[in-house]
Amino acid sequence: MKIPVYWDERQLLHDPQAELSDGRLVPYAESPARARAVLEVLTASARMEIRAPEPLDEALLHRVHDAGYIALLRGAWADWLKEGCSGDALAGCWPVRGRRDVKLTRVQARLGAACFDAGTPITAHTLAAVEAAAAIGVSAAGAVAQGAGLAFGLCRPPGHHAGRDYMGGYCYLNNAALAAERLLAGGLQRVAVLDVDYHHGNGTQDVFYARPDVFFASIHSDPSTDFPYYWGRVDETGAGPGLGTTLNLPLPRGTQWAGYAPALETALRAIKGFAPQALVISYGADTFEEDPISRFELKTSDYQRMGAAIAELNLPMAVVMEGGYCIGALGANTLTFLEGLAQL
Ligand code: SP5
Ligand code: ZN
Repeated sequence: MKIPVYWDERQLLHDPQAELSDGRLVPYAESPARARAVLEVLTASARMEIRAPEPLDEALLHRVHDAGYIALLRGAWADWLKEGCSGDALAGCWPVRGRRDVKLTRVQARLGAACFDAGTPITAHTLAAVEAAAAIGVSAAGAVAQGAGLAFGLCRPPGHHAGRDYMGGYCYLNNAALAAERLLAGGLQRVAVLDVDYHHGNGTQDVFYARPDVFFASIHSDPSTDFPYYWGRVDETGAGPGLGTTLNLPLPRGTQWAGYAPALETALRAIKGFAPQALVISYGADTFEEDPISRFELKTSDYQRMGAAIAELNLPMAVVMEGGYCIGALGANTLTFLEGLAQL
């Protein structure tokens, strides 16, 4: 059987100008060209079948995200224009920790309170792309719920940095969390999320932190040196009924496959111990040696190894695309990963 790959052209419409990186305004790394590069390679593969997603289920969306936050996302661009701003909608003022809750009216202020970085702007077409990406994550999980052993959501923008009521790290809605909720809505009792993006999946961790039914494991660059800085340490293990259902495996900059593989084995062992009925994979290829914003050193062939190791779990898998910014290798890395997962 071919591997279903979910895709929607509207995702290309999100095209922010710039982001703040190390104190400089630089071209936006999370560009439409990334998705185009992956689509091109997957389309050329006889093993993939490109499909359109189902429309986004509002009830499912509200299970993951806060209603006020969804409304902010949906109204932000119009409010931004109404308030006389031009350029991409991006806050320039953020509440520090411990600030009391006050009623915010200006979209500038509401965006500041709902975003943790200066890399997540809203443009005229961001909402269309974000909702398409969310629908794609849900649809990939839907295919798995209906019996596919493996499905890929070619999501853009990515989602794993977005929490219940906040955006950040190029992410607006959490496609992986939506996929996990879709699997639970389909009747499963236990789902695991494995996040192999270079950056910690803080949003997914936060969404499921107190949940006993979703296990979250993340392998990422040590947050003491890398974005998102404020999450992803080993002592974050879950809370309340979810205590023990979060596993963080930070690795140092410069990690190669030899250092990555044991962490992956640890994650897989823990996932096996949780005994989930399905797996969601937050897949980012920013662990690649030539990634322009990241510092791991995985090679294209390592994605085959990674996929094959994960496939040993013998679970149905819904994969959603997160990061990966070396556009020239992104298609090959993704195809190689999917082939490893499919044990081709
Ligand atoms: C989904 C995802 O991968 N989001 C990552 C967002 C990272 N944004 C901040 C990156 C800052 C990196 N600065 C590196 C400068 C290299 N010269
Ligand atoms: Zn990343």
